[in-house]
Amino acid sequence: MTEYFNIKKVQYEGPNSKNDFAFKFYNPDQILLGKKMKEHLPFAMAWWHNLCNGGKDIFGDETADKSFGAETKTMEHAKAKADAGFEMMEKLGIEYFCFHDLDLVAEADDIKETNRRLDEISDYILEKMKTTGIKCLWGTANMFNNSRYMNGAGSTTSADVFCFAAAQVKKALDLTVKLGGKGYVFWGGREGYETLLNTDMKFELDNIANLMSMAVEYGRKIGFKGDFYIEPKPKEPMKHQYDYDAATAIGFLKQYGLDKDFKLNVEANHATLAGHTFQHDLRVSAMNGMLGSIDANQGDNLLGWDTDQFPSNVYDTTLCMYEVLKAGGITGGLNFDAKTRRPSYTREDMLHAFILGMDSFALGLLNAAKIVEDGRIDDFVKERYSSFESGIGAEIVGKKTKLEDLAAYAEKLGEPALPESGRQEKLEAILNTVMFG
Ligand code: XUL
Ligand code: CO
Repeated sequence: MTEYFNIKKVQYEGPNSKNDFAFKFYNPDQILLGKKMKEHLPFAMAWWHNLCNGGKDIFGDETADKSFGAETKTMEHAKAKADAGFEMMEKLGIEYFCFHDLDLVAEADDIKETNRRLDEISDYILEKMKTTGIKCLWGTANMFNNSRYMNGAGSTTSADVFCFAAAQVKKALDLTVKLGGKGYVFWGGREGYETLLNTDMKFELDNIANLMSMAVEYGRKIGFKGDFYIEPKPKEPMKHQYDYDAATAIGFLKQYGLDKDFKLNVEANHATLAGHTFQHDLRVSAMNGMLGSIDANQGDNLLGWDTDQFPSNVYDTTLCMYEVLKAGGITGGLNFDAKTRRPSYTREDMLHAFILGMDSFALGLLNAAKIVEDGRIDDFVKERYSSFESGIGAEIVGKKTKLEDLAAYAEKLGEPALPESGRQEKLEAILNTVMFG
């Protein structure tokens, strides 16, 4: 079989290694807080960025050759992509992958032929999964590229397009179950609007929820036991996307009674586009018991779009893993929804990118475990609210008070003392000491 990546399996060599094709921090079998590093960090490869995307942007053509030696849009190409993907995952020690239906095969003019191609490629992938032990993290349907989806899928203005979307979701669920996927993602690619002059927002939201409810009903019927995920994003491609951020998506799920079957797939770059930190959207999801999976990437502070970069910012990976540890882990995984920069167009660049991302998350995990063990930050937060642990505070928390009781208490007390200092700078210094000390 053709070898696409001309290296041996990438090994852990430690921080002093100068080998570009070795991990400096990711040591899969190292035990931390009672679990192997690779169990804390269930990394996944995104089929689309690695095996499909050649770096095309609105100003220019592809720079990277993703033909993998086959004629594009053929089944040979689909299989060559799978071969290259599995070889790369094996060499990197990545145990999961994520896919859109149309990452796997070229779409045909007739949906029946597209589905036949999907059956053929999923048989092929299943064989490779059996021989390598690599697993499927989640599947999804691409309902945003084709021009029929100009107004979205669930949010479309056309009942026929809505049915086509339903057909794609049905098939993508079949594939996810066939490949044993842990989750099924709805990223609202074009589920949003440009102007309310032509949009019935309430109608579109009702329809999106309806599509999701039918997906849950069908998925459970065919034996899908995993989680459905919404992946929030505030904008791009639409000016205003409905699943703006974690809080909005959770509100939507609760409103339509979908919260028992759905969790969130939180993407770093989407959270920052929404004007939040990555940590914020992770916390919002976790505190609602809905932190399911993570799209591990990063954006660029100076750019207002989804740059989907491999993570290198160790503060962010640290605070991400801190949230994950505090949540008791995730049932999903860490999917590198990330691509190399357009001028980094070689296969070596793909490997460097994964090594960077995996090492950044390993550092994040090591730091997060130290923050938890150090305990000063958690203790500070607990202490900060300690006035609610006894006396009138405990009565408030215990819901034993009425507004009149509190007013009488306040009048008797007079002007309260200022709350204790928030000590942000001290805590930031502790974070630095824990990370670099
Ligand atoms: C787009 C994005 C998608 C989803 C899956 O911004 O993140 O790739 O992860 O559709
Ligand atoms: Co994503």
